[in-house]
This record gives sequence, structure tokens and C-alpha cells, in this order.
Amino acid sequence: MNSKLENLWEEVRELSLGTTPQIDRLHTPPTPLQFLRHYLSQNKPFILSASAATTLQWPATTLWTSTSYLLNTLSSSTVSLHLTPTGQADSLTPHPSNPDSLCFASAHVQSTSFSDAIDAIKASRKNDSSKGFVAYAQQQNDCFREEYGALARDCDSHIPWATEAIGGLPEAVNLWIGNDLSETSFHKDHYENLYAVVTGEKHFLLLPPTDVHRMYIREYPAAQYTYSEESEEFELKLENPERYVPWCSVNPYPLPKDKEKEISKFPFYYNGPKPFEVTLKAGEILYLPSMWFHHVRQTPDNRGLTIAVNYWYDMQFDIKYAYFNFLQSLSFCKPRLNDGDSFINENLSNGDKNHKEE
Ligand SMILES: O=C(O)CCC(=O)C(=O)O
Repeated sequence: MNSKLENLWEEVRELSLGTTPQIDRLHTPPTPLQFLRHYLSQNKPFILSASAATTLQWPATTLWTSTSYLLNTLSSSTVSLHLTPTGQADSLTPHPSNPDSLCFASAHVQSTSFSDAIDAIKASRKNDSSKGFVAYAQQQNDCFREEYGALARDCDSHIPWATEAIGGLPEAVNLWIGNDLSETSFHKDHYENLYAVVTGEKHFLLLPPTDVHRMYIREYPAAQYTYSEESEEFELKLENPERYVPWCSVNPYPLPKDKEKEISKFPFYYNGPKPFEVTLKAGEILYLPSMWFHHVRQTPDNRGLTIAVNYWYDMQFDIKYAYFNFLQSLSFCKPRLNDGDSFINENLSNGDKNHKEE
């Protein structure tokens, strides 16, 4: 059975992504028809380069390099800041009462003034040990049009060629402000995603939906961090009532000391084709098609910040979606039990259309 899976991974790369698979780099924006024909309908990513002709013409690309501009414009805004002990929000972490197994931990979310948020993000960088947390402004929930509405005029409200091809405006527009420790673990979304970096760089690992078995999606108990300013400590508590979240088990960074053990736990991931690696620079846009698995890290600008805006457009729940669910429902490998990971459910059904999915 495994060789059939390998054929699938290979065939998708050959037929859809090219014989030397790499992500296309465009130097001029596609027309709506080109986007529809060559990318959207093929569920195929591309980067719109920041070459002289195409770099984003948004005022944001210059205005947002000035922290005092951001502080003045958002002086009366309250924003949601996500705090975690390590910078890995929405990710797997040792279970609070059974550290030999894992749970799915969500960040502590704090409402704060924009200026306090920026101070916290800057002060929780890798080389600043004064904070016991890492702060990441990444509320998602359409936060750019809500919490950061005062900045709206600095960016396009939508991506015109995508809006025309998709036939509707974005469902959500989000702002992401992180530092060198902010990291988003492997997952997929049920959205067509146009992701634009404004300052700093973002580093994506990408795998197509047909590589689903390489992610070892398992159900993990949901838990929530709470951070106490008084004790400056986190508490991680399981949600009550209990809830399970299907999430990707593979986390490529940092590769654990026992590399062989990690590879033997996730052989499809480590022995299969390498994920596509994309570095997105300021002024560039990535088209990240719906249901592609992505892992995201960042390199900040000289202030210590990476700022990005992304546009989530509704995906079509069509025949591709049905095939994907069918593929995901098939089991190809037995998880190793009793090795410290909560591989509890081999067959996942995934009918739910929440925005953030494993
Ligand atoms: O920038 C990030 O940290 C994550 C982005 C992401 O997951 C998304 O746009 O769906």
C-alpha cells in the first residue's frame, strides 16, 4: 500500500507542480483568468515576486517601517495579543498531567493597548531573556478590519485578480505581528489564502493536500494556557468539557536530539519528498491554496518585527474537497503506541469546516 501512496505524491508533483517541483515565481500579477486557470483550479501555489514592477504598491510597505507611525495611528486601539512560553501558538506540547503524552495547547489571549503589544513583542525576542513569554499578535478572526481598522487605508482591501477569479471578496483579512520566536505549526485551512509580507520575512514549509498521511494527523486533547502577570508564569489546563483537536503530529523544528527515533515515528514525512520551502520577503505575496499543509517561521526586520497581512477567501467545497476527505479517511500506517505520543485515532473523519484545521 505504501508504494501506492508514494506514487500519488510523485504523480501530483509531476502532473501539477512540474518535474523539478518548485513553487512558481511570477514577476507580474496574473490576470484573473490566468489565476483561475493555472493556479486556483489546479490548487497550485505561486509567489508574486517583489521585483521592481510588481512589489506591493501599498502605503503600508513604507509607512509600517516606522514604529511611531504605527503607534500614532493605533493610539486608541485595543488588540488581542497571544502569549505562549515558547512562541509556538496552537501547537502540541506535553500534556499537563501526563508529560509523556501530548495535548493541543492554545495561547493565552490578552486584550491590550497596541503600544503595550508592540513592547511585549519586541521584548520577548530570542535574545531578550527578561520575559517569560513570547508575544505574537495573530488574532485571525478578521482582525485587520476589526482591531486594526485604523490601518485599513494603508493596504488594498482585497486582491483584485483573486476577488474576480474567486467571485467574491475575502471572508477575513488578518494582520500578523511577530518576532523571531513566533512560529505556527503544521496545519491546513479551508480557505484560499493570499499572504502578503509587509516587513521582515516569512519562511513557509508547504506540502500538498495529497501528502496528508505524511502529517500523521491524530486527535489531541485541547488545552489552554493562562498567564499570570503577578507570578509571571503560565498554567496549562485541559479544556472542560473535554474536547479533541485533530492536529499534525510532525514538527520539524527543532529536530530532536534523537533524530533516528523521530524519523522512525514519522517515516512518511522524513523519507518522502522534501516539503517546498518558501521565503517570502517584504513586498511579496504567496498564493497558498486551500488545504495545503503549512508551517510558518519568521525573520524580523531591524526593529525585531515581522508584519504580514493575509486574505482568506472562501474555498469551493467541491469534488477536490470530497476526494481529499476520502483520502484522509484511509489508514496506511499503524501508529506506534506507548512511545509517548497520543496517537489515539487512526481514522479521522473531517467534515468540519472551521477556519483553522490540522
Ligand atoms: O504567519 C503565520 O504565523 C501563520 C499563517 C497561517 O497559518 C495562515 O495564513 O493560514
